[in-house]
Amino acid sequence: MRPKPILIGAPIDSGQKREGCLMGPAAFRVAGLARSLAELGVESDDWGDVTPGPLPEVTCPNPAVHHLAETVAWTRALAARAEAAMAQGLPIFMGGDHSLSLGTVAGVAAHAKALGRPLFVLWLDAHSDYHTPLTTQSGNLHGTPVAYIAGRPGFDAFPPFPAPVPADRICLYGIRSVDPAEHAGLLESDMTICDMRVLDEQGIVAPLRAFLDGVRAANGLLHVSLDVDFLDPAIAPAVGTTVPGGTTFREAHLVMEHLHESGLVTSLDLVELNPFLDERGRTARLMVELVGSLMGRKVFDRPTRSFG
Ligand code: HAR
Ligand code: MN
Ligand code: MN
Ligand code: MN
Repeated sequence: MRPKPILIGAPIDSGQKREGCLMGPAAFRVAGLARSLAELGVESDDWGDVTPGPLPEVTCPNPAVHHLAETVAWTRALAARAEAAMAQGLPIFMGGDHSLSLGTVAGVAAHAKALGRPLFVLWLDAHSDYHTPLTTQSGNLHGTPVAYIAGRPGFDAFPPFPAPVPADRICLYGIRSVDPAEHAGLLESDMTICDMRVLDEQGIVAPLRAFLDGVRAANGLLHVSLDVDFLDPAIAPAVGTTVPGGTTFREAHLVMEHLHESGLVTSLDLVELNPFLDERGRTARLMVELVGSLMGRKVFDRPTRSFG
């Protein structure tokens, strides 16, 4: 039996400056996330939206950083909810901007640590999100979760990350926008970096398969973080940070189909959807369809056969 999906809304928008991401959870519900799972025969629960606790007294030496206390409050609340949900099923976190992963992955990592199993992270994104609060120039904390997860220093305002994920268990997939400070840090790490150049040359499946083989061999948990800007802006316009040259409709579905077949995914973030920027709900609907593929929708329910 596959674990039951648990929908959790995280209407957080403190990780960047453009308003609208806080409407994300509502848009995912309106676009029919639960209904589309039900049509696949997959029953889900909806735990409603998380609310952040009281704002902590925190400071950061980098004056560019904004909404620090709010983001720390969200991180604490989301980590607690994520850890609780991991014990009950497969949490699907509906964002909210990508700073929500500071909390969700912290909670997932705490759960993995208690189980004594290694955690792997697949980051589907145009960006590497490898800044620390000390290196970010925009001050937008949605650009920092991968660094927090990997245990980079500079997150003193945040709760200590429960069990930092060794860089070789993190895979950045589809990236095409990396700032100089992130680039320098990544070069010093063992992170698996499948940028768009790699995917163009090797195809969308082969590098994913290699990463998934590693997860399976280690009996790991797998957290998938899906940023809307992983997709090409031509098919997914509802995001504040569009970067041209993203994955196509079929490439994205193929990733999801392989993730389903692997049976390895144990938690999922859906982030950066800004419904205010959408065109008649098309991005929200596409994200819902991608979750459908991740949960087992296929054209033919039989082994594929080659022709000729
Ligand atoms: N690297 C840039 C910055 O730190 C852009 C980060 C954008 N991040 C997201 N999530 N949209 O991937 O400001
Ligand atoms: Mn705000
Ligand atoms: Mn991101
Ligand atoms: Mn991004």
